[in-house]
Order: sequence, then structure tokens, then C-alpha cells
Amino acid sequence: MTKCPYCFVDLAEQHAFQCQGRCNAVEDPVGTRLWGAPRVWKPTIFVSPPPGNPAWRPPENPVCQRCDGPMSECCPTCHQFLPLDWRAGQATCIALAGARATGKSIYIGVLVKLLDLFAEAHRTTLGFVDGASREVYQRIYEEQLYVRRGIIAPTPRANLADSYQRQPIILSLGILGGRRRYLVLRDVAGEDLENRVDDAGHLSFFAHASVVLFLFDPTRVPEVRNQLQDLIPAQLHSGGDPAIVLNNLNQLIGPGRPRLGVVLSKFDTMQTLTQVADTELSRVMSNAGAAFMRDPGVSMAGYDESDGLLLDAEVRSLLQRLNAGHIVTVIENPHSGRKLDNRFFVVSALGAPTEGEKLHDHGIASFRCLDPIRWALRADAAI
Ligand SMILES: Nc1nc2c(ncn2[C@@H]2O[C@H](COP(=O)(O)OP(=O)(O)O)[C@@H](O)[C@H]2O)c(=O)[nH]1
Ligand SMILES: [Mg+2]
Ligand SMILES: [Zn+2]
Ligand SMILES: [Zn+2]
Repeated sequence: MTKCPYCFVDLAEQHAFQCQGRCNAVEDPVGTRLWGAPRVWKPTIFVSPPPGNPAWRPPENPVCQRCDGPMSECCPTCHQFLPLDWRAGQATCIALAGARATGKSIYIGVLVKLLDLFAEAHRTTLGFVDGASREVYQRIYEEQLYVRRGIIAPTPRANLADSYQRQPIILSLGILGGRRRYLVLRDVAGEDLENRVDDAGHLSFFAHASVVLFLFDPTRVPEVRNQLQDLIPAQLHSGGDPAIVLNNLNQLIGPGRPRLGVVLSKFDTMQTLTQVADTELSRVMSNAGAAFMRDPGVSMAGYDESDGLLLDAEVRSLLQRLNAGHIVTVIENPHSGRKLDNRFFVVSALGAPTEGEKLHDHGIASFRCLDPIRWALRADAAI
């Protein structure tokens, strides 16, 4: 079974087909609630296999009974059209979470480049599944990060009509382990998670994701900030309290069972602590043998479980030393009592602190950015 690339709900046996002919479109309240902006739809049929008929197949080219026009398959839950032959593949659906300015957008920008190399290591190629994914990646993420060498502007709230976060980036990884694999990335506006999430139909994809990556900016921790004062430029945009975001995220996930990756972003800033005179933190960071000081490399094909477990343990103890142990506790003992399968990571998308809003001179030398993705892909199939 695979997932809808928009709402992330499992595509079960029910199929839905929507008119693409001359029929008038009318308001779609369900689609609107899940999308977070007005949606319309045309006549749609829902078909389920009759009980006790394992040989049942959905209709191949259904025709609209009103206008005789063609119909295309859409998601039975959110009514978005599914990419062609979507159900034949396996989609790993990743939702990014985190306060404002934790580095989500820049991470996505760099990730797509690295996935190109990842695909190469697996002797396949990376592709955008639809024009909208390519458009939003190139226009928002790539153009600002790579072409202008600037930094992506703060992300607008999801209720703005032209907000790009709603458009998931749907990537095809080709055939991996004998199966067509897809990777879907959904960004979110940090404000949406910093504020209370009451009527959050448009954020319900968190509950259904394969993996939620919770980004956490270690430079927001006062102890790190104090020691780094002279070494890293002041951040222009500052985000909210990660503990509040995590709490809101837990509420959104509710009884959902995504796996949770906790990602210390901008890890290059932590690595510069080695330049700070003898403090406890600088000693911790100066341990050259630590997993968080080396990158297993982009060309490594699969996820390395023993390296991953070592890193996981190091990050948990680092968080304790930063007096951010409550983050670990909330994840291990959530109020809801529903602990998620979780793992801790570090990434640096840019590889070095930025100079104002420009990238530093050496360009981009990202660090461990693919680890969370390898971990996410591995659980959906053995690769
Ligand atoms: N040092 C460093 N800074 C980063 C990195 N990634 C992002 N940043 C900084 O964090 C700011 C916010 O990043 P952005 O991706 O827009 O955050 P978002 O609001 O979570 O999408 C950027 O303007 C950068 O200055 C990184 O890998 N290293
Ligand atoms: Mg953003
Ligand atoms: Zn019709
Ligand atoms: Zn859907």
C-alpha cells in the first residue's frame, strides 16, 4: 500500500475518479479544509471492491456519466489528482516540522541536489514527478539558494493564497530494490507550528506522514549562544521555542504513527565550538572520534545502522549537556503516552556559518544531510 502525495493518507482499496471534461466545478468543502485554501471539484465517483471478490480491478478508463468526458484518478480523501500510475509505486512521505528559521527550506533546497548523487550511487536517476513540483523547487528553493547565492526569505503563512508550502515536492527515485520508489517532501510555515493548532485540517498530513523530521536549531540554546557570540553572525530571523513546537506537533500527530526524526540543524555552528577556549562544551565538540564530527559520505548507498545508533546516542547526550534534555524527555515520555519510533540526527545544509544573508565563499559543503532520508527510506523497504 502507498500514500497520497498530498494528504499522506494511505491509499486503501477504495478508488476515486474525477471528471476532467466539460462539467462545471463546484466548491469542495473537504478538499478545501485539507488544502487550507479554496478548492473546487467536478463530479467524482468512488468505487470499492465488492466483498469476497479478490479478482476485482478498478475501472481502467471511466467516463463521466454527466458529460461523457474523461475521468482521472484522484485521492479518495483529499480529492487531489494522483500522478499517473501512482499506486504501482511506493511513496515515502516526509513532513518537515520546526519553528521559524530552523533551516527547513534551506535543507530542502540542498537535499534535492544530494538526492541526485544518492540516485547515482543506486544506479538510478532522480526526477520530479510533476511540473508543479519542479516549478516550486526551482522557483523557491533552488533559485534563491544556488542561483542568487542568497538565503531563502522567511516562509509565508500557509493561509496566504499563493503560499508554496502546500505544493509537496514529489520526487521519483526510479527502481530501488525492484520497486518504483517515490519520495515526497512537505515544507511548513514555522508560524503554523509555533501557534496553537486548533482547526488544522491543512496540517493533518503530519499525522499520516511516513516520517516527521523535527528540526531544532542548537544556536537557540542560550548556553550555545553565549559561547558562540563572537564566532557566528547574529541570526536575522529568530524562531519560537522548540518545546512549544514539539508540543503542538504532538497534538497534530494525535493517534498517528509516523516515525520521528529529531534533527539538530545548522550543525556547522556547533562544530565551530571547537574554536572556543577551553570550556566543557568545546571539549565535548573537540572529540575528533565523535560521529557528529564526520560524515559517512554522499555516495554511501544505504543507511548505516551502527553509525546511526552511535550518532543518536551522541546527540542525546549533547542535548543533556546543553540543558535541552527536556526535548529528549518529551520524545521519550510524551504526555499522550504514545511514544513514536524515533531517532536523533545532525545536519548542516550549508556546511559553514553564513555571512549575513550571503553564503560564505566556499559555496555549499553540506554535512550528513542524507542520513535522515536514508533512515526514512530504509524502513519502507530494505535499501
Ligand atoms: N550556519 C547555518 N545557517 C543556516 C543553515 N541553514 C539555514 N541557516 C540559516 O537559517 C536561516 C533560516 O533558514 P530557513 O531554511 O529559511 O528556515 P525555515 O524558516 O525553517 O524554512 C537562514 O537565513 C540561514 O541564515 C546551515 O546549515 N548552517
Ligand atoms: Mg521555510
Ligand atoms: Zn463530467
Ligand atoms: Zn490525498
